[in-house]
Amino acid sequence: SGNRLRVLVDMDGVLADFEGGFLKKYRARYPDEPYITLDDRRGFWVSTQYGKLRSDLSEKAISIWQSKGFFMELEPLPGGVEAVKEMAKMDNTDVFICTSPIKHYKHCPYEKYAWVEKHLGHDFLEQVILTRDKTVVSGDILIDDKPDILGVELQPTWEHILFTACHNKHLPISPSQRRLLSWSDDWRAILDSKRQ
Ligand code: DGP
Repeated sequence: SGNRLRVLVDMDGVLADFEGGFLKKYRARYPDEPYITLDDRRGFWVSTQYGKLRSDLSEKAISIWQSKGFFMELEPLPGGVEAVKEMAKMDNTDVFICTSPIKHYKHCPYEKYAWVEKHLGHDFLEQVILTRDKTVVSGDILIDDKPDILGVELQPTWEHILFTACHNKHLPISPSQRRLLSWSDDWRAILDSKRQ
């Protein structure tokens, strides 16, 4: 700790392509059912939007990310793995992956560790935080695509940097909230702005 910077990085929608992986597998499994293109995605919860399209599609959507292999086989989002590796090598910087597993725990927690080992290496497993409540984790910044990150701690220590995703790109941003548009955006400047 001391003067070190602690960066928390979300996984789904920030490092791993949850939305792209979902749509590909949903269309393969349910080729005759309607679907929502990534351009038409609105709202964080995929199952909510599918349920509005047709009520029975909510559970069909859920069946996709509950399946064996779903989380393991997600493609990395462009530049994310490289950025995390670079951050981890920076002086006075600690990086943790902070991700919420789904409650259907048969495959997801295991596959999240396996994904990190595959893409970031075995040693990086030390940096993984699985939690359903990110507000109790302390850090300087949390890079996450979920617009509202709530939990029991009403004043989290971190500043939430909203990572742009298909479901949040149209949201008006409050003047106080900062965004990272992609991993090509200036994440180094955001980190530097929090250093003492
Ligand atoms: P996180 O990105 O760490 O906040 O984790 C949220 C997880 O929830 C991530 O695996 C994506 C997943 N998810 C997305 N849409 C839905 C949904 O509609 N229902 C559920 N149960 N999980 C969803």
